[in-house]
Amino acid sequence: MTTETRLRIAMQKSGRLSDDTQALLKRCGLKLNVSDRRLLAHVSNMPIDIMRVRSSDIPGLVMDGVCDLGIVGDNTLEETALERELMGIASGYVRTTGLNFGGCRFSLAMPEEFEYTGIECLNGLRFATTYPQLLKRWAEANNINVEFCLLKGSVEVAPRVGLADGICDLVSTGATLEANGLKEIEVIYRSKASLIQTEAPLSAEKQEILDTLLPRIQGVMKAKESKYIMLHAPKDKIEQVSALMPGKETPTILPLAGRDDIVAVHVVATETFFWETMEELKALGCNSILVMPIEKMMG
Ligand code: PRT
Repeated sequence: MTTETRLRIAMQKSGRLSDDTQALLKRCGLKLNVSDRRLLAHVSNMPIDIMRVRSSDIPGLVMDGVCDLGIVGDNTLEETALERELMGIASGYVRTTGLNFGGCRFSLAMPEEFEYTGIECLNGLRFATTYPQLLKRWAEANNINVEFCLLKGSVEVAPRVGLADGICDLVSTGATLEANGLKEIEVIYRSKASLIQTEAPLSAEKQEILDTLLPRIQGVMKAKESKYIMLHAPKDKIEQVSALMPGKETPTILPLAGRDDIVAVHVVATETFFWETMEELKALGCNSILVMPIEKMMG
């Protein structure tokens, strides 16, 4: 099991989640020396070790208490939990926080020529998938009887080679499905990356490290989703301008030196700021409209 003092976090070694995970940890101020051959990377400025493994091993490592925390896709997490439940192995974990990367959907897809008339027409069909437990859970919940065959990669080729009628796989842009003559017919699960932790309480030292790390992670996430908006607005249009600002934050209104007809408006927007809104603001007489990324946020 892990040491009592250094927090051990499992992350994907290489793949779709590894760059975002590494970037997140770095933006949280962790100095980590990640070299390709090292399984365990030491964080030099905090008592944290990073274990770099395959994504599919992360839930088990956390559920078994080998790692205190892990960053993994919800799809892998739930598939592992269902698999372990079935085998009678402990599958407890705590989902500490959702993260805003790794987004994808787990979808059923059929050859383009298939005439889809609703989920009932899938009864008795065979699907190739890497996540059979997620598929089974959905089929049971919807009273559908499907068969599956397990494939760990190149799932998309299964219908073409006669291995299955359709597939159930992760989709982000849909380009892979299209390239393989498949169409998405049902989204059965939506996934993002999550930070998970062991069910057993952490030692006091480790809890203290997590109490420092977690607000930083949440701050990085919030900053990534937010924009700082600055503009100059006619003083007599402040109400209309404020109403156009995205999000629930109250704008800061500042006087401009030597002008009593114009003010500066600053606001942190947590929602998308559209070009259309900028054009509406311009039409109200606003100018110098700046939309800037935010690096860090707290409180
Ligand atoms: O590390 P290990 O090898 O065990 O895991 P892995 O094989 O699942 O690794 P990887 O890197 O492929 O995926 C890691 C995690 O990234 C997944 O578990 C998801 O949570 C998340 N993720 C997000 C995705 C995708 N988007 C995704 N599009 N994982 C896989 N894909 C694949 C999909 O399987 C298909 O082959 O990308 C292809 C489709 O992409 P589009 O853009 O053409 O639709």
